[in-house]
Amino acid sequence: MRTDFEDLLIAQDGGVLTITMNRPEVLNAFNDTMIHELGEVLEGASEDEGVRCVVITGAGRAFGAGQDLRSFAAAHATGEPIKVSQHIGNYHRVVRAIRTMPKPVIAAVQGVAAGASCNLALACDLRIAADNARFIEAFARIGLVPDAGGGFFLPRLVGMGKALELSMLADEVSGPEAERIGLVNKCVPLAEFEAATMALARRLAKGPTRAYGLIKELMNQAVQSDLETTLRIEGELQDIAIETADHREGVAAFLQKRPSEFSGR
Ligand code: LHQ
Repeated sequence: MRTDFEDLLIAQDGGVLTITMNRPEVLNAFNDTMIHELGEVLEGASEDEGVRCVVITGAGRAFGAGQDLRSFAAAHATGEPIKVSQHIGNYHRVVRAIRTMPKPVIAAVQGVAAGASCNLALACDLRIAADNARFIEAFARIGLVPDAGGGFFLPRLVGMGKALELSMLADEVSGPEAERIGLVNKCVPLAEFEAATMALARRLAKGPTRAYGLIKELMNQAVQSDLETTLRIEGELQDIAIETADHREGVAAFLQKRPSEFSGR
């Protein structure tokens, strides 16, 4: 997997791959290069058996400020018609890569997460926030609708009423408030943020990776399906899970009264 990116920093520690969005001078706002690189590295991580958990975070004092409005305004100013739905297809590639990745993806958010960056965090499986986090569905501030999957993930995480409030008023949500309303799984003091993120990521990277992938598939299907369909899919996925080495190891460890050592297979 390529690691020499222009606007991303990539680090691997055991099974944990950390992707750091790295345009701190603009609070990691997305230019075309960064969004393309993110799509590429996520698709690579999906295929790479050595990666068992992915962390997405931001360099400097922010997670991300959404679309780089300067580069977008510059493109607008050329007079060439902009097919924005085509442009947001680049974000959709990233959202799909996260949702179909057969392993856990964590968003680690410190500082501001605005617009498409906020929704990128919502597309991840788990979110950990520092207590200085600021989540902003900033789209309505510039007369836009939430993109990068926000219309799908936000109401499912916080309910319709809160999703409409956050999207229409576009007010900031702090880290502690984000934890209270279910926008993030956990909020920790900034001083503990990196250690807490890595502890979570390392724990997941030692887990039953195949089962995690199947759990994602089950939940992804279930939020869009009825009970009967979900019960059918649950059976199909359990047929796969029961054949994994990690299932056998988990049962053996239980019977032998020792901790499990999952291989991810
Ligand atoms: C930025 C940005 C930025 C460029 C901070 N761009 N420079 C939209 C359009 C089209 C198609 C596809 O989809 C999308 C999706 C979206 O993401 S829409 C939402 C776009 N993002 C925003 O509207 C957020 C704009 N930024 C802000 O409102 C503020 O910067 C926030 C609230 C994020 C942070 O505020 P502060 O902490 O006060 O920081 P700051 O405003 O001083 O920003 C620091 C620098 O970063 C500053 O540059 P400078 O040269 O003055 O130091 C900003 O211009 C730059 N920056 N966001 N999105």
